[in-house]
Amino acid sequence: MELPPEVLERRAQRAGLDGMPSRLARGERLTPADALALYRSDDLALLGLLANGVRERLHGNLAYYNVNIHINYTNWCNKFCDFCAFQRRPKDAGAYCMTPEQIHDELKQANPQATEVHMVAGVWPALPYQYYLDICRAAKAARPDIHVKAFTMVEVDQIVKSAGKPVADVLDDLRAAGLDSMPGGGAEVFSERVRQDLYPLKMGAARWMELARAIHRHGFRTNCTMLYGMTETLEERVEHLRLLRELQDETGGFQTYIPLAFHPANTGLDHLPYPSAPERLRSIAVGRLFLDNVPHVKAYWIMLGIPVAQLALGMGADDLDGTVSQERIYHDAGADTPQSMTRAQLHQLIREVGRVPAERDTLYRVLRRFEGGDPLEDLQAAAPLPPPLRVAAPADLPAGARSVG
Ligand code: V47
Repeated sequence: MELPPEVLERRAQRAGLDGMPSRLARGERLTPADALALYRSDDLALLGLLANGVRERLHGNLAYYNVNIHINYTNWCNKFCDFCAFQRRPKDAGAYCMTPEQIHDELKQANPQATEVHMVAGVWPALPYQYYLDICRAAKAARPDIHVKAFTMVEVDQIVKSAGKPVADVLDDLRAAGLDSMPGGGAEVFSERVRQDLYPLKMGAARWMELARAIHRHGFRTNCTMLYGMTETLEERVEHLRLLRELQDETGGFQTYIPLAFHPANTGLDHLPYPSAPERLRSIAVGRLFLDNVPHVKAYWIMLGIPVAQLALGMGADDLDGTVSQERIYHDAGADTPQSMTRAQLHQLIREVGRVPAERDTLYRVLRRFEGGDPLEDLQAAAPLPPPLRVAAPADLPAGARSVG
């Protein structure tokens, strides 16, 4: 049911969002001050309503997902970010680095319906350039048709350093090895204050933007993210969104925005709370309203929790991410969501909130809409996935990485 514009306006006025419904209806761009007012407003239902208007104008009743496989190929990392529970030094208990062969074998055994492999990991400078090319080649050798979405900007930065070549040449090599697109991630929150305090060894906003710009100009699509719920202020969140929007105006290379809710367990910030459900929903809605030039907003169910991800589909989000498999970064940090979901389960979650499931590929081309019931083949896809392969301990490193330790 649509609320009459004057009712909406009166409510917006009470919520400190004076004039915003009519400005949005006219397609006007929100200002950073508007975004701050949205973050500060406690009328979550109104935020949801406004964001849903934009979401439905762009995507109607469809809720996208894909069939994907996650491979966190190594947890070796030298960035030591306070927010991360995943990182290890190679000799630490639980440290691993997958060989290209293991990645190949894991993909051979993985869900045959998967259209994407999502590979992100820690960074360890002693891993040779060749290793990154080899893992892309291994993925494509196992599954020639699969879309390889890999490497956050932080990983790309390290790959470029290891290569000792210009960024453009590295991107050519990665593409030739099988890389198709890149995820969001690594941006954290673009505040120099927060970076100095919590992740001083990680690149700052300027380098992140420089790499994203170069990557988009090279013809790759990427996603964009914001990690929220640490010690950043609302103003810093808005500034982060402003920088993303500005870059998107320039390149158009971002496909989807994924607000990442901070999971504190087993991190250096475990005294902080996990953002509340209203806070997680507000982040989705503000993202949808402010980033008017980014086509999609993803409610990453692994990280948001299933009920909040479902509700987010009515408050600005149009995508749930995918079936996933063996995600480690969030589960190490206390996420209590399952390791994976079947297509049948995703369809059910989407239908429970009155949306129509639409399977997409990584570039958001719709492969199938499921307007009615699911055909038999989808129920077959609900079979449990095989267990993950064992991953390498520091002692049995990949051939290309054997020199490190
Ligand atoms: O950059 C790490 C975040 C990111 C924690 O593009 C944490 O489709 C919360 O980028 N609590 C990596 N967040 C994951 C990522 C991603 C995930 C899903 C989909 C896509 C996509 C990209 O995860 C990191 C960091 O910002 N992160 N630790 C934590 N404790």
